[in-house]
Amino acid sequence: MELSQICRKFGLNGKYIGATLLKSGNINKTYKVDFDNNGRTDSYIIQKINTYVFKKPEHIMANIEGVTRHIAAKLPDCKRERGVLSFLYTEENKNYYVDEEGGFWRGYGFIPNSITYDAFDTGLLRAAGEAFGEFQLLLADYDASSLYEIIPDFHNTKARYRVFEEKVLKDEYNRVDGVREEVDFLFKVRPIGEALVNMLESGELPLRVTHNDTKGNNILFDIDTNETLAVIDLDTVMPGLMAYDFGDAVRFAANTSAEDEPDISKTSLDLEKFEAFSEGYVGKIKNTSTGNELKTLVTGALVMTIELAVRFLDDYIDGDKYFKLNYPEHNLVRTRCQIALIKDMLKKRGVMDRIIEKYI
Ligand code: ADP
Ligand code: GN1
Ligand code: MG
Repeated sequence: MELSQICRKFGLNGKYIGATLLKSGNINKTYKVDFDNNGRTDSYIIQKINTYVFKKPEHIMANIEGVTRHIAAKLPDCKRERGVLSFLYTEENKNYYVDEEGGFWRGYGFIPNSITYDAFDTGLLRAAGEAFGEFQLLLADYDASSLYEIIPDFHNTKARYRVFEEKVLKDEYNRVDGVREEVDFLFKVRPIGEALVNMLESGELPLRVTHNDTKGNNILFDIDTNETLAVIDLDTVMPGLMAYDFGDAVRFAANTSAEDEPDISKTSLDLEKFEAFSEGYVGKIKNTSTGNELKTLVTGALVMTIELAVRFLDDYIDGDKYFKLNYPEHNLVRTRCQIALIKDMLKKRGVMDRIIEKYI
């Protein structure tokens, strides 16, 4: 079905001007659509959910409905319009629409005058740290038992390694020979990769409601002032560990390169950026966190980078079914870039720990 017709299902009126495909995400297809209403342009976000990744998309919609209402109720009136995602609804009052081919669609109001970034300076990163920390605080009293577990074992690195091991043994696409070095390295760092799950299992770390996909481009900033507006991309909000959110944000935004930089001599952990993010994040959450949570933030950065290296390589070995690709070896390039970042983080671990201590 045409995108303009999908828009009509969500009750969008006016003259359809057109759509732009927004390319920052690796999973869903996101369009900004524009309508002319008597000379005024009204914009919306329309997304096609990736149902290979999200097997029960209705569950995501229920989770996000609950979480966004919870956040909206806490925001002052002046911040509600731009501080949280708001769904579009169909005539039947549903927050999604399934087309004739089974395509699963949803819509959001476009948060006006907003922008997302893929690269960050220290000022933006401090603000990003505060925004993700604040998000955690806003959901601290959310009933976690009401949330569906959207992707079971999403950050369970022990389960991720088990699946990875099976795929390597099976080698269905005959790709393992070409990536032996990467596979060996990832098995070597397995004990670090599994550290947080072990602590969770032994009761040393508490589960919280976490975002679980804290890439910097999941924060909307004001286009003029760079003030943070809203944390978006709420598909993976589920019970998780604080260190996952901290760690994934560092993995993505404190890298001196993009997460898929082919020239890995450009990839490293930028300590100034790490410090800026830590200052923002730790400043927000330190009073409500346990000692173990604060002590494991740096491990979180390592664990999340190891997890992503495993996931990208797993997908490569498995015939590239999960992540969107821009070119055939994209997942392998992503893997190598994450491995370069892990190696650099291992060298800087002590310094990173001292930076965290400074802000506790
Ligand atoms: P993905 O899961 O594919 O990453 P996102 O939900 O993060 O999808 O959306 C992709 C991009 O679309 C975001 O990085 C942001 O630039 C833009 N976007 C998403 N929702 C909104 C919104 N409500 N208002 C403005 N921009 C948005
Ligand atoms: C995916 O949708 P996006 O691009 O924000 C992935 C994350 C990865 C990320 C790596 C549901 O996030 O887990 O960290 O790519 N989301 C899902 O870029 O798997
Ligand atoms: Mg996103």
